[in-house]
Amino acid sequence: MSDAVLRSTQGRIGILTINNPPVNALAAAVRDGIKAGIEAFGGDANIDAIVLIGGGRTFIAGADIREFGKPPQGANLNDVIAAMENCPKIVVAALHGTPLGGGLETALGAHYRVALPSTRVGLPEVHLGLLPGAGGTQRLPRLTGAKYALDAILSGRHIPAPEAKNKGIIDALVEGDDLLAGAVAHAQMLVAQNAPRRRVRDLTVTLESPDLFAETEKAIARRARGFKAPWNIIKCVQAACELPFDEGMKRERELFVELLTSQESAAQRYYFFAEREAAKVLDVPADTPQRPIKTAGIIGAGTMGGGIAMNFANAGIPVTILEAQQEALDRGLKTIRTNYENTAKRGGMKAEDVEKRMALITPTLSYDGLKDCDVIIEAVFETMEVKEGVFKKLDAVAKPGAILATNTSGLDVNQIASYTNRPGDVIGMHFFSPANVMKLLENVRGKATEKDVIATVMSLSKKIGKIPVLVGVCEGFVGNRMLRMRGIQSAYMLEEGALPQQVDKVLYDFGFPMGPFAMSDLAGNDVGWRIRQGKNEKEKRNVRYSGYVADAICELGRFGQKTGSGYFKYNLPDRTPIPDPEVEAIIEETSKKLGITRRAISDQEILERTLYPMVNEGAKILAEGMAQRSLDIDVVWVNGYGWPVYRGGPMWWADNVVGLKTIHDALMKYRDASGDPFWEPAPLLKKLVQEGKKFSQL
Ligand code: T1G
Repeated sequence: MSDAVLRSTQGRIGILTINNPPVNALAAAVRDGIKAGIEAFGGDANIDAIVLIGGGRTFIAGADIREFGKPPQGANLNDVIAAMENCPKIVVAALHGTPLGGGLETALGAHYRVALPSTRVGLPEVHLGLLPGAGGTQRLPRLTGAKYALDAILSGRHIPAPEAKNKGIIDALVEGDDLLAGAVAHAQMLVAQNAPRRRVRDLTVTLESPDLFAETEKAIARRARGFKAPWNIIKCVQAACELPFDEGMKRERELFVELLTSQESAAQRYYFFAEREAAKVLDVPADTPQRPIKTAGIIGAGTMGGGIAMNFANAGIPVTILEAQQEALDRGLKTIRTNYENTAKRGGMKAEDVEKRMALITPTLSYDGLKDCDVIIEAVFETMEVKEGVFKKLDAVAKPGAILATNTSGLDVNQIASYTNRPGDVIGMHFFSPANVMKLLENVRGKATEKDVIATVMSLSKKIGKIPVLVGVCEGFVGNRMLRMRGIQSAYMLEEGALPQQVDKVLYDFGFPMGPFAMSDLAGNDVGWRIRQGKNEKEKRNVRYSGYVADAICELGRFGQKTGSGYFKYNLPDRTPIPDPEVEAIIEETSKKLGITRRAISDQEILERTLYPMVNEGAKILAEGMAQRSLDIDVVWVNGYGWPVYRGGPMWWADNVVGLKTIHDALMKYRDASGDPFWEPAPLLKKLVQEGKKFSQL
C-alpha cells in the first residue's frame, strides 16, 4: 500500500488521504495510490462510498511540475480519473486549500465534491504554457457552461469555493473546520438517498453563443500575443462543445502534448520555480530568525513613497508616511486615496476597503513620527547628499533594531549605510514604478547588512505582494545595469542607420510590451538627459558616448509622451507612438555631424546588438556576485522589464535557445568589426563556452 495515499474507514465509508507534502502534487506514487485505493474500496462489499481527501494544507494542487519532461512513470492521470468516475461506489472529493490543475481535474472525476468555504479551485495550467491535460477542458464546461469555463481556464484564476458552488463545480460547503467529518456525513447522506453515481462526462455542454470562440480569440489577441497555450485552450473548449466526450479527450491530449513539448512551456515551467528559488538566499538559512515587522515608516509621499506605503496598507501593516511640508503630505495622501477609489471603481477592491486601507496610513511631518517603526524606507530625491541627511536623522531617531532601507535605484548602499552607526541594519529595497503595481523588488545587500535583516526583508517582500530578488551593490544593480547595455546599442544603431520604429518593432515582436524608444518616451526623455548633463557622462563612462541623438531630441523639448513628442509623436490623449519624419531628420543630422555614413541595419543585427550585450553584462554580474544565480537575473527581467515569460528570461534564453557559443561568437564578430571594447565577451562567458556549460550550471 502506497504511503502517498493512506487508506482508512469510518463505518462503511472508505477514506483515501493523500499524503505528499507540501502541496499533495500528483506524483506517480499519488496517482498509483489513488487508483489502487479506488479499486480496492470499489470491490469491497463492506464499503458503500469513498471519500478522497488531502492531508496537510491542501487537496492536490496539481500535477508534479517537476515530473514534466521526464519519462512518464506510474498510472496515467486520465486512467486514475476514469477509475474514479467508473467506480461502482459513490466517490466524494473533499476539498480544502488550493485544488488546482490536475487536483481539480481529479476532483471532477468524483461523483460529488464538497469543500471548506476557504477553498480556492482553478485550472492555472496556462501560466505554465500548458492547458488542463486531464479532462479539465472537457469536464469543466459540462458543469459551468462553455463561456465561464473558457474564462476560468484562460485566466487560470483561483475561484473561491462559494462561487464554485454557485457554478456547480462544488456541491456543498462544509461549515466548521472538520472537512473529513463533513465529507463522510455527505457521503452517508448520498448512500442513504441512493443517490446516482453522477459522472460529469455524461453532462452536456451549454454553449451560450456560437460566436464565443471567435469573440474570445479577438478579446485575448493582445495579452496572448506570442503565447501558444491560450489558443489551444480555446480549441479544446470548442471540442468539448462539438465532439462526444472521448473524442474531445483525444483532441485535448493532442493539443496538450503540442504545448508540453514547446519551448514556451519549458520556459514558463522553469520560471515557475525560478521565482520561488529567487526568494531563497544561498548563505542565509531559511530558519534564520526574523525581526518582527508590525509597523512601517516611509519617508517621502511622492509617487514612489505613496506607492510603497500602499503596499504596506494593502498587507494590513500600519504605515506612517513622512513629508517635510504639509502641502506635499496632503497631496501624497490624496493620490493614495484616488488610487484606491479608482481600483474600487474598477471592481479591484471593495469600496469599504478604501477607508480601511487609508486608516492604516498615518501622515507625519516629523521624524519623531517614525521612532517606533520596525522598518523605515526612504523614497526621497535621488542624490547622495539628500540620502546622507535622511540616514543621519534616521540614525538618531529610529529605535534600536529598526531596519533602515533606501529605495535608491542605483546609488551606493554601502556609502548610505556609512552615514549611520548601524550599517548592519541598512539595506536597499529598490521598488519599481508604479510601486503599488510592479511586482519586482530588488533587495540590495550591503557589505555590512546583517543576515537577519536580509531574511526579514526577503520575507516581508512577499508579505507585501512583491517578488523579491537579492542583488549586490553596483551601479544600476541588476536590471538597470543590463538595461543600459541595451540602451547604448539602441542609440548607436540610430546613429548608424536604424530608426526608432525599427528598433522598437524588433523588440516588440520578440515579446517586450514596448521597445526602448517608446519606453523612453513613456518614462520621459528628460530624466536621462538631466543625468547626462550632470555626470560628465562623456568622460566618466568607459564606453563611447551614446547620448547624441537623445540630447538633440531633448534640446528641442521633445521629452516624450508628456510633451506630445519625443522619439515619436503622439496625438494625445492617444498614447500610440507615431513615427515622426522630424525625428528622422534629427537623427540623420546627428549622423552627419558624427561623420557616420548611414546604412541599412537588419532586424537580426538589432536583436543581437540589443540582447546579447545584456547577457554579457549578466555574466559580469554573476562573476561579481551581484546576483546569486542566473535565475535571479531572469526573475528581475521578467518582472521588472517585461521580458516575455515564454522565453524564460535573458539567461535561460541564452542557455537554452540561442546558446552561449553563438552569443560569444557574435560578440567577437561585433568587436572585430567595430574595434569597440564594449563587445569584449565577459571572462565567465568565455569560460562557460570553453567548458560547454550553461549559466544555470553555476
Ligand atoms: N508541482 C511541484 N511542486 C510544486 C507544485 C507543483 N504543482 N506547486 C507548488 N510546488 C512547490 C513549490 O515549488 C514550493 O517548493 C512549494 O511547493 C510551496 O509552493 C495535468 C498538467 C499551490 C498556490 O500550477 O500555484 O496540473 O520552494 O511556495 O505560495 O492538467 O504553489 O518549498 O521547494 O508556491 O503557498 C497545475 C502551482 C500544475 C499550481 C501554493 N498546478 N502551484 O502557493 O507555496 S500542471 C499549478 C501554486 C497540471 C494537469 C496539469 C502554488 C500554490 P519549495 P509555494 P504557496
